[in-house]
Amino acid sequence: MTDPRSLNLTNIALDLHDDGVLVARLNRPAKRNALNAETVEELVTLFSMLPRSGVRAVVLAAEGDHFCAGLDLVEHHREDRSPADFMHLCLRWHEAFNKMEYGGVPVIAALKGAVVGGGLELASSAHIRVADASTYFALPEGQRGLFTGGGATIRVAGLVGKARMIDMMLTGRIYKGQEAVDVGLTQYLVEGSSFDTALELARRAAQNLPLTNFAICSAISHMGNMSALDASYAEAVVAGVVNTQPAARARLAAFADGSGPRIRG
Ligand code: 1HE
Repeated sequence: MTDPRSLNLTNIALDLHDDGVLVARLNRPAKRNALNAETVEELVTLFSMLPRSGVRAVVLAAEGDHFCAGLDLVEHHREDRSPADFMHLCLRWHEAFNKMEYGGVPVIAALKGAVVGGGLELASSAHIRVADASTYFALPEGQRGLFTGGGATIRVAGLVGKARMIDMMLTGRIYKGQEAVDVGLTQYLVEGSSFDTALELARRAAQNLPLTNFAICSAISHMGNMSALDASYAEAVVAGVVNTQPAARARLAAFADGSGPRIRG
């Protein structure tokens, strides 16, 4: 087990709570938390070690008024990258975001302000998104002469459908408020602070057994990549492991003796 606080990160601030909830804050507010190459490497480092850290859930939040302004356009302009260089950079984004989505540790994104371009790609790699009244979603790549490179064609299209993603990119359409919920960009829209709600949700998820959360936060995504036949086989295998875990016996015993919680609407 490695304590994430032992990581030496410059652009992500970490705060580990006693209940195993890790608050990770993007920490370049002066640059609207734009993702430079260094921050992407820090995301890879953080999310690669989390499954072996004992952390039970993550709140992915941000300093300042904006969650994330996407690719660091100034760095990209300055570096004048070759096609191969940018391809390799995008592969690092994918490494980071795949570690998030498939890592088995619940990640709850606390959104505010701009969640745009690569910022939306980052948010869409979380398992739960919580937006507040200031949050807006866009894919401005089309207007900047760019294309998505951090997984939007998979995850954003998966959330909103390909027709809406194409519209967002062709026209610069911005989604916010209830409409963002309705199209699937965020599961929660809160009147107060998205951070407070994200923390509450993370605390709730952290009470689940880690192996169960591992299955929820990796197997469902993996199975989405499989044929229905293979997914149903994989589901049976995962359930074989998870549903017989010794740690679940006390919860099952509590239900059987009537002391466990009942699920009522
Ligand atoms: C940045 C970035 C950035 C801000 N890269 N530096 N993303 C975009 O097209 C969004 C670009 N950003 C914006 O539209 C605006 O900055 C915001 C709406 C997010 C915020 O506006 P505002 O008025 O609060 O801030 P600002 O004055 O525009 O910017 C403040 C500083 O942040 C300024 O730096 P400064 O040193 O001049 O003070 C900006 O340069 C800096 N900044 N956003 C670099 N994105 C894997 S492919 C992914 C493809 C993409 O993500 S395309 C990017 C889409």
